[in-house]
Amino acid sequence: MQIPHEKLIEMYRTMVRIRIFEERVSKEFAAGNIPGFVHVYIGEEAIATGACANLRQDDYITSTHRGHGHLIAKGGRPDRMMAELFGRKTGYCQGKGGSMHIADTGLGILGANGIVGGGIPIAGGAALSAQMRGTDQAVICFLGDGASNRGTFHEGVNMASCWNLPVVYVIENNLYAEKTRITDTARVANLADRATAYGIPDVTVDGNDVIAVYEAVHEALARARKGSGPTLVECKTYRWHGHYEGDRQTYKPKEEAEDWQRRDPIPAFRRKLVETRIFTPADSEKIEREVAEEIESAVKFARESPFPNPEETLQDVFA
Ligand SMILES: Cc1ncc(C[n+]2csc(CCOP(=O)(O)OP(=O)(O)O)c2C)c(N)n1
Ligand SMILES: [Mg+2]
Repeated sequence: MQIPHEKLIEMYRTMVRIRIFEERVSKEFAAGNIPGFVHVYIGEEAIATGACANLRQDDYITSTHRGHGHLIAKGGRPDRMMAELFGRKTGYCQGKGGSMHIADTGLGILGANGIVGGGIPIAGGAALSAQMRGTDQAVICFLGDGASNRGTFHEGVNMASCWNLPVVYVIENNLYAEKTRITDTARVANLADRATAYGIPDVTVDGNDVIAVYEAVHEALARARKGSGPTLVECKTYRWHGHYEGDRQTYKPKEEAEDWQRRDPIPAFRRKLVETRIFTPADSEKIEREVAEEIESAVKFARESPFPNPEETLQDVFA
């Protein structure tokens, strides 16, 4: 598949943006500037990037508790997200939601979700709405390996299959759900094998290879848009940090972590782009510098923004 050079370079920028954003979040969390729980996406950048590079602005995504990468890849604003993490009024939820509630419906980002597997029924609903309105919009539903063991997965994928809904399910198999290895909770060789039970196509790819993810999701989206129903895409990857920031990760073998860090998706993609003369090392350094400045100003924006007033606590509560 021929991917335009500008798109490849933009994908590189997105991966770098996610990495630098998350490294900064980790640092600011350790410094006590971010309240609550934070789950970072470091090591998994190729998945959100490769998948979302196929989307239009009017397509939808549903995200997870590890959602910063999905938001950035779908075009969400790093400054408003950073402000939300800092609990500030300029944040996506006026500082009252935090990391796991960020959404931007204008960009089709239907929300991060603190409920594991919670995005799966939402993705089905959005896809049903697109189908009923007769559009060719599609939905990418991101979920973890752990979420693929939940009832919402089995019910949601089965229903989407029966109704030919335009959803692409992207399983980010980072080998762990909190501290539990996926091999202790699933006997299938590939989680994508579960697609057989619902009569839909599946594909398993190296989730650290952004091009492989892009191509798999490209094909799945084409099927979805023409009314041929959902696809299950499993992306194998690794979570570099703990489940949450502050998790000491005593349960992970050292060699396993080192092995996956050698397969860092960002330098691998950089090498490929340099070797194929799509950009030069100087171009890549320029992108890294620009993104670092962008994230620096996102932090400044967050830090200088006011906290919400206590009187606003119940504003925006709909019940
Ligand atoms: C319904 C529900 N059950 C349990 C939890 C607690 N919990 C939060 S994240 C998590 C693990 C999720 O693992 P996975 O789906 O693999 O995503 P990852 O964290 O690896 O990205 C669990 C069990 C929750 N938030 N919601
Ligand atoms: Mg996982």
